Amino acid sequence: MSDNNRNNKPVLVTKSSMPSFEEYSEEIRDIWDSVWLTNFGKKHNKLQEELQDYLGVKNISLFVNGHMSLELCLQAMGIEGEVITTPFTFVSTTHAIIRNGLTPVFADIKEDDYTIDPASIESLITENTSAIVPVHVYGNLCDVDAIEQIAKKHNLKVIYDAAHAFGVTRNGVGAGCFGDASMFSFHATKVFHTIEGGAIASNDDKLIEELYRLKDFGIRSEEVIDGVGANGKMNEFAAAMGLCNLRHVDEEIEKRSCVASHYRNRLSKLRGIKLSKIQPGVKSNYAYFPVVFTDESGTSRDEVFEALKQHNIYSRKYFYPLTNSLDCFEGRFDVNMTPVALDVSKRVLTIPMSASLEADVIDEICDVIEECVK
Ligand code: T4K
Repeated sequence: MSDNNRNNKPVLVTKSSMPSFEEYSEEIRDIWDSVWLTNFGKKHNKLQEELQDYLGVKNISLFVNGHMSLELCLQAMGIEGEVITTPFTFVSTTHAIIRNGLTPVFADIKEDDYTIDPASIESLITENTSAIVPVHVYGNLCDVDAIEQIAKKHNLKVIYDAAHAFGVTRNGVGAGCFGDASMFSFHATKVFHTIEGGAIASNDDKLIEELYRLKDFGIRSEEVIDGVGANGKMNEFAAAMGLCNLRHVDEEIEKRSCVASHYRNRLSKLRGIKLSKIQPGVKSNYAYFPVVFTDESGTSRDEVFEALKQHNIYSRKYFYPLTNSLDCFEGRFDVNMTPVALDVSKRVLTIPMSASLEADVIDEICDVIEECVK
């Protein structure tokens, strides 16, 4: 017999939130009537409108996933040469840059919220730089004002990877309102999801028009194909999942906020443990809960990772390794150029976070961490 209430069932780093089976069944019923399954159907169009409202942005362009949104957005904007970005991210950000034939130039991150450090951007700008791709990591917002100033001064485009920032606001302004464009991921593991999915938010009508063509093979009309595009469209079943999940997303964020507070109450007392900075004016979505183990903790990230595993609890090392040290880029980049990111990537553990995480499981996770720190 197990000695915990979960009967020793595995606890994973996150758990997708789902609408009830009945709610989703009801939402997809008219897809059977219309037999319209994809290619800009009614659900797609409705979700697009509802997301524009929810995120407070002028335009939303929906995609099959977050990665394709970012990759095609960089292409649509005609970005060339060098792009300043962060290595402390999911591999998708860097791959989207490289797959466009661009050169990523890695800036360091801030120690307190793990977003790109504006102070390290300016010295990396050359005559070949055309854009900055910062990442709102874990639901923390980048220093959008400083980034805007640098971008204006040097005439650079800013495309935010906002994969982790759905519903995040700063002084009431949504994450999708900053920069020239922002990419959201609606992957199953995200605060708001469409199973797989993604979007670009932008005020730029021309960019949205270009994205529309790029995600549909460059088709302008039945007989006119005047661009070389890909297929990046969101289908009706994904959009239906989005319509359901959007009804519950505020509740989802509220529950995550309670989980985060519980973790903070328990973990902030522990020696040598650093929690992410609470950013003034920012309403987070609590997408991830990162814990950094400093030398004073008397333990290491890897030791805690293993100890949790012994209890059938699976945390993740998001984001280790840094994307500038991946095998596929061997010898191409120098990780020592981003020392803070390198240090954080070796010390950070994202512990389980989901709306359905129960108080006794949170306590169990904290007990294991406390035991390691002792
Ligand atoms: N930029 C950033 C900063 C990103 O974090 C991401 C995606 C992107 C861009 C690209 O966006 P997308 O193209 O993916 O829309 C996961 C996700 O696949 C990925 O979307 C996410 N970031 C990344 C941080 O995490 P893995 O390989 O770690 O996921 P996986 O399959 O190990 O799942 C993690 C846990 O989630 C599982 O242990 C259990 C839970 N889970 C997973 C799935 C697939 C569920 O509860 N349900 C599910 O269906 O990459």
